[in-house]
Amino acid sequence: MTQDFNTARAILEANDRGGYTVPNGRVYPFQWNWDSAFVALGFDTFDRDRAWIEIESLFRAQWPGGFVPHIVFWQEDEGYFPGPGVWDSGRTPPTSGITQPPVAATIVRKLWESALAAGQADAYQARAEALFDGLLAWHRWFADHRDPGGHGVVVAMHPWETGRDNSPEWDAPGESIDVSNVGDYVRRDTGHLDAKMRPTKLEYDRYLALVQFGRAAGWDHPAIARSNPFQVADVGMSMILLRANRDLLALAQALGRDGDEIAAWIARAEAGIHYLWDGERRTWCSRDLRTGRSSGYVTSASFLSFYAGLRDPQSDEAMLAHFDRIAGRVRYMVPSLDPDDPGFQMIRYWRGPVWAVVNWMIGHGLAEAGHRARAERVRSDTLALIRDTGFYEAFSPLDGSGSGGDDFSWTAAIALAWQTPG
Ligand code: 9WN
Repeated sequence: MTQDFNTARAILEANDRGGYTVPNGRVYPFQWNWDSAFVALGFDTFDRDRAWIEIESLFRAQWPGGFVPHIVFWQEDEGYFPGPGVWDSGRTPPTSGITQPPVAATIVRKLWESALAAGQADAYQARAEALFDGLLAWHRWFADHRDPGGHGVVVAMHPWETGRDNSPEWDAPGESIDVSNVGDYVRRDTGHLDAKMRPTKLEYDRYLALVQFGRAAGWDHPAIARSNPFQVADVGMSMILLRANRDLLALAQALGRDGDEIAAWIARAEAGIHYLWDGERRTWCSRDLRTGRSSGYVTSASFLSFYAGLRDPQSDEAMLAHFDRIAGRVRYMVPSLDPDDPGFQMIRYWRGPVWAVVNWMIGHGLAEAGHRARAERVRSDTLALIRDTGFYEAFSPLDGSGSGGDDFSWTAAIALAWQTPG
């Protein structure tokens, strides 16, 4: 059935819990970090004030050291595991103890520019300044606690931090996680969704073991960074943070704030991010800090180099060749894992399916780098998936079937933000 894009607005309104939006009412009944950033982009197409409120509510849960959690548990709900009691962060409101891809600064810059274009700078100036302070503190937390080698990358301490939970990039690094004492637990996700679309039991055991490790450390982030059994420089978060720092610098300039510290982070990343280039496989990918090994995988996150603003002719050429090869293999771009990889699975979460939010970042990056036809392929494939299948969490790149939850907030947001070319 062909979807009416007006439904997108109704989905955001239905998932609005009053100041924050749940990704999906049944499967994810709380506020998620990067979901909220994309959701704000969708709200901004029809309700500017509500868009700002979405990000402001996320930052109300920021910790004193600048850290912004990946989940905020504004209310009780038994429908999701692990809930606030398992995380035991000791915060009010209760939160998780890990973070998520820092896409928010890029979205806040977009919200600010949209307010300016509408002649509403005065009405939003103070709110932009307050968000700028929160974003700056969060990015400083990344620089201080998640880049021990000074490469200008982001080291993830949990697969959930990357937002790409069961990417095969975490398989080898995950082997060092001891799951023997995890104990019994009841998953809720597989009660809502077909288990074939979800991570495996072994992956969940690893997720839980890492939560237990962090909780035992009292969510002391410097202590966790010293001894966590999982420490992977994530290509997705690293590219997203580099891009976010460029947008935060633009925001600093627009607001008349000092940008030297941000400029230094950008310079550090530009000099060091090559740490994530795999010269043998000729791809951008994640690297395990504990073994020094690069994953070698071509994932959708590999294509975020354009979005990050890296302009290196040799790596660009290699990534464009991967893009064209993959584009010839699938009906819908961009699969979360290379379809030529033996581990490719068309509906299993981050091992194949297409995600609208990742496509939005890839499409914008390609367009900015001047690769307009490829950018348009990504945009039109995304809109075709939504129009023909519905507002699913993710989609099969082969036949377009939906994967995961339906009536999904960030998919609706991308439909709204991306309906017109640009
Ligand atoms: C764990 C909410 C989140 C997204 C992630 C996605 C999935 C959670 C889960 O859902 O992760 O954070 O329980 O599966 O992988 O990117 O933010 O939509």
